[in-house]
Amino acid sequence: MRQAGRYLPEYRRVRERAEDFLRFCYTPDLAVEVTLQPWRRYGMDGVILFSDILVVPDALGQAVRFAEGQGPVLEPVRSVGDISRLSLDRLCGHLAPVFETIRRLSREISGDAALIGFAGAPWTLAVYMVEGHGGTDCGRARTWAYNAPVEFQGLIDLLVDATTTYLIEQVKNGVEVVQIFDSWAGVLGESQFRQWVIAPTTEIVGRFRAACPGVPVIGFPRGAGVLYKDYVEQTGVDGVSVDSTVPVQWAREALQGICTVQGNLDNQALVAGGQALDRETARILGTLAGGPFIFNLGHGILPETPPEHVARLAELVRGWAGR
Ligand code: 1CP
Repeated sequence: MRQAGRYLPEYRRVRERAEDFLRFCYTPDLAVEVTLQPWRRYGMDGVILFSDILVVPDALGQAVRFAEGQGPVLEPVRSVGDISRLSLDRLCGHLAPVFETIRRLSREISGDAALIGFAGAPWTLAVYMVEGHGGTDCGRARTWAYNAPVEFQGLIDLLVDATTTYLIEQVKNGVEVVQIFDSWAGVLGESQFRQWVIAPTTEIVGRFRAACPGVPVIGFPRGAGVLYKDYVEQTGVDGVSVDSTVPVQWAREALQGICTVQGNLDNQALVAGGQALDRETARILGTLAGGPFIFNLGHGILPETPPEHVARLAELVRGWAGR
């Protein structure tokens, strides 16, 4: 998860060459390069496409920019009129550079690692689209969803269509696994979680599976707590990424019998390194490595992470012999 990024000096050097972050995502030469950087260093088994979830609102016609040191800033969508100005028509044309990046990566990697594509889930995309930036309690999006569920459903439906089309197109161009990031799933109460996380994701997985049979789908409803189980059973994902707050023993008992589990090292343990890193890694592997499992962090890698701690982690995981 977020393998590339600000913790690698070689990433920062490439980043300086791009005018702005979105342009960076749409420049295949640069996107291919930074996708491959962590793989060259550590030889992970999976390589995640360098892009961002917010290319979809951008492709739908919403104004999106990444302000330096501040994260994403979007011209907010807050009415039916705002939704009606978005359009699916230019989605694939606008995202053509991302597909070009995928084709080149697929040639470079050629079976030596799994090429992972991704998209944001409708709820998480809607949060950014409605709030206009990150770092909120998602209050505006949640209030809109309560006060005018039919209007909000219109936005979600558009995002279901966009996400499904985008993921299928990624596979046509060479990705071998897809991940759906629902980073803000955990702010919702139970009924809202069912309506805005489980239902749209179920629709996407169903349509995706019909178009791309055999291509695994990993879901990441961050912060879903005990609802992770219903999420897996109802959406039909092949794998689920669990955040660091999920007890590994629970993940083993409740989830590993129904899907592959991915996770869930605390990204702060990777910053800390030393004994904490060794201990936490062994605890996760000791509990989960006996079943279907993908070792990963519980959330994106932090910019202050020392690259040598990542090297240590790769060594620990690869050397694990089921002790
Ligand atoms: O160089 C920089 O300053 C940009 C930092 C950065 C990077 C490296 C952003 C801005 N996006 C990315 C790439 C990215 N984002 C990838 C590519 C894979 C990789 O780098 O290894 C992926 C899979 C994402 C997904 C993403 N973007 C998510 C879902 C996963 C998660 O972390 O929860 C989300 C929520 C975003 C939005 C986003 N993009 C960037 C930032 C800083 C944010 C978060 C904004 C916030 O605080 O809410």
